[in-house]
Order: sequence, then structure tokens, then C-alpha cells
Amino acid sequence: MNLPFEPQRQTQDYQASDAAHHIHAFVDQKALNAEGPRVMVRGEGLYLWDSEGKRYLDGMSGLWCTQLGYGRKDLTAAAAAQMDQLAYYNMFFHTTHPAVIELSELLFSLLPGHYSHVIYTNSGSEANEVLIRTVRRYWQVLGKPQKTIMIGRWNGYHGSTLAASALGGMKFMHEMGGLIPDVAHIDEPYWYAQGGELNPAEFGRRCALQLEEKILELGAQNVAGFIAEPFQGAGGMIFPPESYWPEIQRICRQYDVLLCADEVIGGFGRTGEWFAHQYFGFEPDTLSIAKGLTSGYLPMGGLVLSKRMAEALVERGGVFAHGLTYSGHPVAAAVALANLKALRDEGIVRQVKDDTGPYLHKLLHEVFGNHPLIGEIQGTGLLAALQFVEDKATRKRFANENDLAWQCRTFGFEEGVIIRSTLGRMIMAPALVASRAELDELVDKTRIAVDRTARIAGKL
Ligand code: PXG
Repeated sequence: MNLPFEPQRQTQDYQASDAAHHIHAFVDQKALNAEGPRVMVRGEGLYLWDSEGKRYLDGMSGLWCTQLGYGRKDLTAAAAAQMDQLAYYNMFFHTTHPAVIELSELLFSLLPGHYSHVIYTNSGSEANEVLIRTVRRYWQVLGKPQKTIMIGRWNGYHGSTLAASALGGMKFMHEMGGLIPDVAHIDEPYWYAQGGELNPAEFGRRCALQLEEKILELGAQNVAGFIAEPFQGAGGMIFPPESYWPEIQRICRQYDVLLCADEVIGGFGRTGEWFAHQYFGFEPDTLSIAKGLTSGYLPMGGLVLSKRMAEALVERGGVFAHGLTYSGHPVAAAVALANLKALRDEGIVRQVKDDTGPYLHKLLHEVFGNHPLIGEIQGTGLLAALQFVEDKATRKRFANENDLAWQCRTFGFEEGVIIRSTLGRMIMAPALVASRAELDELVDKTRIAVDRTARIAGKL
């Protein structure tokens, strides 16, 4: 073995201890224990190494979060310096600290001018928890306390805490105790699977009109906000048709419903714009952020508010009854600051928009444009989804598409590339610092995994 680190313990030893104590995310724990998880031990740039010394090109930026890749010394130095200087203080009791002040300054210099305030959290789930109470508070301040209902989308994902899972539209999460009152859902704009005979533009418009119908059904006087990801991430990297967002925005404005964009995945350069709503060209009232804010080096999230909302809450709202021990944590803030500076000063977002993003999509279209297993390629910037299809003419999907995609992901691991499977789609979202050569490798290894899958599916 030629490892770039000293292995501390045997893989099986790690796995046995993990099985004895740890409940993992979104798995059948018993089945995982029998198989044993991969033990990841090191990261550098786009690459990861496991405890067996196998190297992987991480095509998913961890969980859509390591914008700068692994092993950035500027980020670790920022964390160490902040820990030495002031490892912790809080935002309670009329105090603040320079790290969080400077982070906010930089954040709002990157955001469009109609946003002015942020409530910091430790995660995306928390950002969406805070969202619900903040939106309700806003309507209370405006003298409309009956506006409490949030509308989300089926198959949307907004986190795993109670209210965040309720906002999301994953039924299996709702079934595990994940529902609260005053939350409703409309369909997702997934044309390939659900568009039937409609063209994408008409389907997108009809999906958006479901929001209007739902608002009228519930009564606009009772609806506080609509939350959605600009493109669905965990639900399969689904891009809405172009007709969708303008219509959603019109409906929200018409019925005085706040438009809440969950930018946890889309934010910080993923699409080649700083924020995904800029790519889609709409103007949300709130933005939930996390992940790329720190490149995943430390947990941090937040809820960004428009000037209009912040003005009401600050000038007329009185006491804002919310706070987390670690809101605006100085070490996380210092890392976020270093991360955003690097994304800005190294021109990384622009590079995604002008160079590496178009390069990735050109490659994907060359390699998969006529592939027998792939019905559609979606995405922009360093973000892409490959849709598996059984019959291209009718867009018929495989009955076992979930298993096929999981198999493809497993082939990817064997080939040394990490891509994400959701239902019948394979997703890639590599670090924004990816070079053209790394994108070549990503697509090349993905092609091998997809070809192997196509063989099992009888398509090659
Ligand atoms: N909103 C969105 C849009 C997300 O994608 C969250 C909120 C919750 O963030 P936290 O930091 O609480 O996890 C997320 C998280 C996947 C996957 O497999 C995606 C997420 C998390 C785990 C897995 O695609 N997104």
C-alpha cells in the first residue's frame, strides 16, 4: 500500500467500533453494519483516500459542500488563528465579535443589494427551522398573525430536523414522525418523469399554477410563505423548466406570500452564479444558506433576509425570541470568511461560469448525449444529473431505477469516483476548484460506471 498518511487502525477494527456505537444517516443500520462502511481518512483537493489506501475522485464535494476541495491550508490557518484568539463567544447578552462582523460584511457584498440581514445557524436544517418562526414573526409584526402556513414541494429537501423535514416533501421522512401542522405541499416540477404529453414550458407553468390553487384553497390570508430549492438537490438534481420560476414569483407577489429560496446546495457558486436564484432569475425574500458557506470545513448556516423583512423585524418587531449557543460561532465565521475570500479573490465562481462549467457540460453531452441508458442531461456550472431511461421515445423509466442507480454508484466507487444516486438519476457536483483534467477523469470514470450499469440493464 502506498498511503499518503499513517494508518492508525485496521479497517475492520474501525468498522466494528462504528457498528457498536453509531447510527448513520438514511440507511438501514443493520444492513450497513453487516457490510461495514468505507472509512475515509484523508482529503486533498478533489481526492479522498479510504483506510485501505484506495483513492477516489470526489464528484460530489462531500455532500455538495466542499467548494474549495479538501486540504486548504488558508482555511485551516484561519480556524487555528481564531481558536487561539477567541475560540468562542456568543451573540447573547449584547455582545458580538469581529469574525462574525467581517463575515456579514463580505456576505452582503456578494449578495444582491436587496438583502441586508442574516441570522446565523449551524446547519441548513436549522436555517429552515428559523425560517418558519421568522416568517411567522414577520407577518405578526405586519398585523397579519393568521398568516402561518408554509407551502413546500413533494420530494423537496430542507433538512432532517422536525420542521425542516415537514417543509420537505419526502414522505418516508414524514412517516418517521416528521410532520407538523400548517405545512402543505405541491408537486415538484420534474418534467422528465411527470410531464406526460406536455412540453416542458407548459408543464412548468402548470406546476407553478398548483401554487396558486393551493393558496386559494388554504386562503391567501393564512399562507405565510412558499419554500423551494431553486433546483432540487437531494431529490434528484431536478431543474425546473424555464417557465416555472417567473410564474411562481408572480403568484407569491400577487397573494402576498413570501418566496423563500433554499440555497443550501445552490449557493456559493455551484451554478456559476453566486446564488442559484440569480441563475434562474428570480428574487426571493429569504435565502437559507449552509454547506458552501464554509466549504464544509466547519458547520455553519444562516437565514438571509430581504431589507424589507429585516426592516420590519428590526424597526418594529421588538424582541426577536430566538438564539442558538453557536450562532455566528467565531471559528466557523473565520473559516467562512477565508472561504468566501478565496472563492471571490481566486475568481473561482467566474471560472465555473466561463470555463469549467461549460467544459463539463460539453464533455457530458459528447459522452452521454447518445448513450442508450441516458435520456436527459441536466444542470449547469459544476452541477449535473444523468437521467436513466428504459425507452427514450416515451421517457419510460425502469421499474428498478433506484436499484440501477445505486448499482451505478457502487460501480463508481469501484472505479475510484464518487457520484450520487437518487431514484433513476446520477448526480455530480464536484468541488468548484476542479480543473479540466479532473473533470475529464470524473466523466471518464462515470462513463465506465454507467456502461457497466447499462450492461446489467440490457442496454449495452
Ligand atoms: N436544504 C437543502 C436544500 C439541503 O440540500 C439541507 C437544507 C439541510 O442542511 P443540513 O446542513 O442540516 O444537512 C440540505 C442538506 C444528498 C444530501 O444526499 C443532501 C443534503 C444533506 C444530506 C444528503 O443529496 N442536503
